[in-house]
Amino acid sequence: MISVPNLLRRGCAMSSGLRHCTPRNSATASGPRRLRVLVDMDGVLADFEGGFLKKYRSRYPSEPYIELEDRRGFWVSEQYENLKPGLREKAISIWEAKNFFLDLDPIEGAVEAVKEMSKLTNTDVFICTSPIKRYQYCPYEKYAWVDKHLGHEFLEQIVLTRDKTVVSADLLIDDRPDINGAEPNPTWEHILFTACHNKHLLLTPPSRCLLSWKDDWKGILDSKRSQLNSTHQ
Ligand code: DGP
Ligand code: MG
Repeated sequence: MISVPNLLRRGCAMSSGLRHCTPRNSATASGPRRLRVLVDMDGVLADFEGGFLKKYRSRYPSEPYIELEDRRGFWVSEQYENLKPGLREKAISIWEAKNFFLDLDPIEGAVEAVKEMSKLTNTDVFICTSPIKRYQYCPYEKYAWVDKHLGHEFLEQIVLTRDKTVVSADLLIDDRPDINGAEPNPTWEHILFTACHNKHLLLTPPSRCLLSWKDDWKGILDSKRSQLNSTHQ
């Protein structure tokens, strides 16, 4: 028998009914195992590209810019530097400024989808996001953005990391095509979320994508759930 102090030492949350005590990779007599989904923030929940372009054009009205239609490659600063030498620093100055991350608009349908996802049975949703290294505003503003758009309870669900490969989950919904890090074999399946910078890439099966939050994200969760429950029975 496991005593309450032992349960606490094993990291079980009393307030959430000890539900995290069930080993994640096994279906038990009490039911199927919980699905853990990581949802990226910039480019998936928050409109980083749209917010960047708006503030860049307003701050540097006489400089050339790249329409969202013409964005290619994950790194905004690289494409701007290629457009005109010196624009790298100007691009970076935009997202390093106060209120950049807080002012980002939600991506269409994102807030509704994530709230709905978090209410699904046997599903844990975490917001997994990489802060920029200039930390004066970004980490605080990411928390404030989640509080403002998703609600206070979602503050429990934030994972701030520069390396998503070391986070354990079943799915990662993320707009960055190449997600690498210390763990060569992450536990999650990467679902590429379509963004202006990646929509021209060809995905080779079995890689899967979401075209937007109007796309069938529930179908992706369902198929993952069936896959996991069949392999662990
Ligand atoms: P994530 O969405 O969690 O993968 O975070 C990516 C972060 O990188 C996000 O804050 C946007 C930012 N980012 C986009 N383009 C550039 C760039 O060219 N340079 C840097 N340093 N950061 C960039
Ligand atoms: Mg992103």
